[in-house]
Amino acid sequence: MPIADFVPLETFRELPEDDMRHAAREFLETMRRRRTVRDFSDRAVPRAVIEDCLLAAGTAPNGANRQPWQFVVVGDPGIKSQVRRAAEVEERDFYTGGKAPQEWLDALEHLGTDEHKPFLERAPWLIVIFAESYERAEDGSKTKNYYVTESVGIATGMLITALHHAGLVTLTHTPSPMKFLNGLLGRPDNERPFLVLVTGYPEEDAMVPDITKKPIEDIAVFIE
Ligand code: IYR
Repeated sequence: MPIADFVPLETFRELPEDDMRHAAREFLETMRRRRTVRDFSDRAVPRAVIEDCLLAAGTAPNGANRQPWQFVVVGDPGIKSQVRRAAEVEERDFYTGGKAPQEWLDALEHLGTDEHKPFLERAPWLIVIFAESYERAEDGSKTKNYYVTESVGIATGMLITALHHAGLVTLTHTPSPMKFLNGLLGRPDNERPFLVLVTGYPEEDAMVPDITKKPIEDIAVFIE
């Protein structure tokens, strides 16, 4: 087993307690402004911004530092149309083809979602996130990855946060099943589509559902 090299922790920055309280509260306010948006503008977003946000996502803690993610960033209008067409086939089955149980459809009703996904063509970027279940070496041998779903979930959360922080909006879109994305985007078998992060600016008259988030006593218990 190779022994890891260790270097001094030089990146940690401690804040005086008042600043810490302030930073935590400010960040909460920033995050409370994040909304999942479905009304996208077709305004262009610079690729460099997306790259920085992906690098931020790539700092996520993950199993054995295998970094088991691959981000396929689609800006090509032809490919976006193909993604829309294929996703809408799946979504039609889900919403109107009897695939979704009524209980699930009832749970979604207040969000106003349906099988039409125009944002998949209109938004400037579709970030398709793949989870690498294992790695395939040049000689064809497989190496196992660890805590893949947890790792990719954390990276995705950090990506959403980075994009919000940069002044963009996102939609976490999960066509089901998503395997068509491997074929369409030419991804190998060790990569499992995780979700599609639709990314861009909101339409000027964008509307969002009137929903609230749970208060602290409903999401946390302290044992002290
Ligand atoms: N994948 C569908 C359905 C959907 C499911 C959940 I859970 C949501 O919170 C929202 C939508 C769609 O994208 O419409």
